[in-house]
Amino acid sequence: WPEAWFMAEDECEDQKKENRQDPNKPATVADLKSLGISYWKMDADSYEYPVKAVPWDPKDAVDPQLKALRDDRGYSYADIISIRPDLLPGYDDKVKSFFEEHIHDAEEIRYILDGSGYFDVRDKEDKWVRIWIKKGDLMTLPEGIYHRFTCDEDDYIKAMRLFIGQPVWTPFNRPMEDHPSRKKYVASYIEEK
Ligand code: KMT
Ligand code: NI
Repeated sequence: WPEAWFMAEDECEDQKKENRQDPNKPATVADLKSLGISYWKMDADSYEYPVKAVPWDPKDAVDPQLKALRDDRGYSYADIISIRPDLLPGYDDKVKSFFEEHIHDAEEIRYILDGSGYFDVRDKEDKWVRIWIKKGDLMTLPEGIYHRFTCDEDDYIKAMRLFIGQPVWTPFNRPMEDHPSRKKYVASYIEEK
């Protein structure tokens, strides 16, 4: 599992910095699982995933572990994005918009093929937990969880985005308490606690 920690309380001045509490307050694997997050450690070194092949068809999967995940979970779409100042037009604005707190009406699945970045998720007490995701990490965020993404100070991540059915990446920015996906998440993971 990736390293995770509770973020410093004051709203972060620089989103790309670690923004840890002092002393550091780690978030455990159990903490992350209790929010509905799943994780797989993948072999990102032995297979080629060209960014040009967009969308990449999960039927083309060669990696047996990725094939098994695809079949178990029914992933039928994938694309690959590189987020780096020289590769992504409008890099600064895009990284700012990924960092707006939002939900989706579907699971968010990310397989990190190279580089690293931060996914921040809200815990049951509405505190930010920062998850430092790196090459070889495949993580899913459940439908309806409040979250945001930013590059770290290395300014580079290459990720495969997987989806069941036709991809819809629409972010619904907070507040979204009446959204069915949010209600479902609250009922399953927050009221449950
Ligand atoms: C997201 O969900 O914010 C993104 O798609 C960002 C890139 S995936 C590492
Ligand atoms: Ni998102």
